[in-house]
Amino acid sequence: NKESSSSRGALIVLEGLDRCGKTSQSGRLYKYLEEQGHSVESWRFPDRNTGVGQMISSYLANQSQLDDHAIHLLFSANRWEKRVSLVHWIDLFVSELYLSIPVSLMEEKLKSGTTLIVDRYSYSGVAFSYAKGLDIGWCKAPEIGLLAPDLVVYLDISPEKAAERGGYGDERYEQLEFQKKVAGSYLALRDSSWKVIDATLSIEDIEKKLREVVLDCMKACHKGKPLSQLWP
Ligand code: Z5A
Repeated sequence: NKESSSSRGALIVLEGLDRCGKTSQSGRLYKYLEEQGHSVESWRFPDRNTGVGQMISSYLANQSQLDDHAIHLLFSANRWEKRVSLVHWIDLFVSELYLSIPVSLMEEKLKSGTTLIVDRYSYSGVAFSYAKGLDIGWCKAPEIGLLAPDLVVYLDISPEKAAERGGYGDERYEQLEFQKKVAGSYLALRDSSWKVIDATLSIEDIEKKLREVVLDCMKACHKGKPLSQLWP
């Protein structure tokens, strides 16, 4: 099953409400694909390890306050900083060429055959800010030009059922009333290309369904499906 080095990887995005099971499923999918011999990486947004990510983390933990528009742009910046490879900027600087050709980290990985499993992406960015009442067009604007996923899987669970799973911590958005608004935002964002999986099934059943749609998508990418940009 191993991909040939000339085939590209797939950009797989998992979306859904807090506690829908994204982290559990990303981990299982990663392990499965790796065992099958695929080149694969598991990513998540926000990436709390960068400078921007630390500002986001502090905001989510209620340790800092920010205007809703400002935090929206930080979440988006956090995706943009993972798009461009800094290594290439440094290379260019050292060789004094300093050409302004930013190399996409994500694109590079995908083109070199690595499949990326991404836990939350631009759709979370729009869904959460739209749920706060920001204009949906304004929310989408900073995401334009990021790579469009080859597959968006929505793990579908009601906010009430998700809350029953427990473990809502002290982070800013982990409240039932707000999660209901986020569920409404996702409904507004979903399109027919999204694969929706019932997130109340057993972990194993979800894993099986997820593998099926992901392998189909990887096959399409292998056959030459072109990369595209948000929003299509
Ligand atoms: N956010 C934003 O506003 N703008 C953005 O652009 C982005 C994000 C990217 C980041 O949270 C917050 O930032 C998030 C959106 C916002 N806020 N909220 N809400 P995060 O990434 O740190 O946390 P999360 O994404 O919400 O993940 P989570 O809480 O860890 O949930 P999860 O990954 O979806 O679920 P899980 O950890 O796999 O499972 C949760 C529990 O359910 C756990 O005990 C599991 O064992 C259990 N579980 C999982 N699956 C099942 C099934 N099938 N049955 C029964 N129990 C299950």
